Amino acid sequence: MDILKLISTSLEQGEDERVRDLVLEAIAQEIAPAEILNAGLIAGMNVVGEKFRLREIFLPEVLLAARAMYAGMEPLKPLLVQEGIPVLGKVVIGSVRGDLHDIGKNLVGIMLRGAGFEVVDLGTDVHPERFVDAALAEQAPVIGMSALLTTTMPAMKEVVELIRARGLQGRIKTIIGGAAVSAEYAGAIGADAYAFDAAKAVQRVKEMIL
Ligand code: B1M
Repeated sequence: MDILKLISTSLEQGEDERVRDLVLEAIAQEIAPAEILNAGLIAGMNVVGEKFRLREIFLPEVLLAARAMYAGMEPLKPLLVQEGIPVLGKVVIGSVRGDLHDIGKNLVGIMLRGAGFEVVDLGTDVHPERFVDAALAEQAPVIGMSALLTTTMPAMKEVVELIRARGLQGRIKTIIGGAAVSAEYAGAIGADAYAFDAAKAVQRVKEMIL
């Protein structure tokens, strides 16, 4: 079987050590890191999501898959983040209030760092005020928010409204992403940008502040 397919199926089965070994093997075969990530790890996670939706698998299996995803991301990280590049600007990121999903948000952080941005990662379940307070304290011109649940999306709107209420529009810009949201939703809540994936997030942040 193709090594990327093997990574994807091993991730589906939650075999963390095997996923890490296969990723190392793929790196040794000089497969591009972005391809290992997209066609291997993320492809496997998409299958997991679909099976979970159809109730073919349950939460424990999803947790094991997430653990395997992290095991596979570990050796890829240094390849996605090039060292020694000048800092382009600061971005505060986090998963919004109530949302504990962090794999996509962490990927966005990795890619932003790789592109030369300084990233202040507030983690998961981040309260709207914390986003704005952190952006002010860190003098970061961009807040990046991730939401994977339809129930947590409204917290993004609260952050945008808080920025307006404190008279900070123009000074702090917002970018949103995650499986629950879309460009339409970004427009509807007045966010400055939407990105479908981590690579697009880097592009959008560059467009916003450079
Ligand atoms: Co959950 N979960 N989960 N889950 N989970 C989803 C999101 C779900 C779609 C699964 C499904 O039903 N098919 C569903 C949401 C349904 C909905 O709201 N419409 C769901 C649910 C229901 C739940 C629980 C409620 C389950 C329960 O308890 N009954 C629960 C909620 C917990 C909470 O947050 N309060 C829950 C829990 C979990 C786990 C803890 C088991 C685990 C998370 C582990 C972790 O993150 N450490 C988990 C997982 C793994 C998933 C799925 C299977 C995979 C998510 C993932 O990591 N994908 C997911 C199914 C799916 O999304 N298809 C699902 C890989 C990752 C690389 O993609 O995060 O989308 P993603 O990031 C992408 C882009 O979206 C984008 O870039 C990344 C790619 O480059 N992106 C951004 C992300 N953030 C961005 C920010 C940006 C720009 C781009 O700018 C700032």
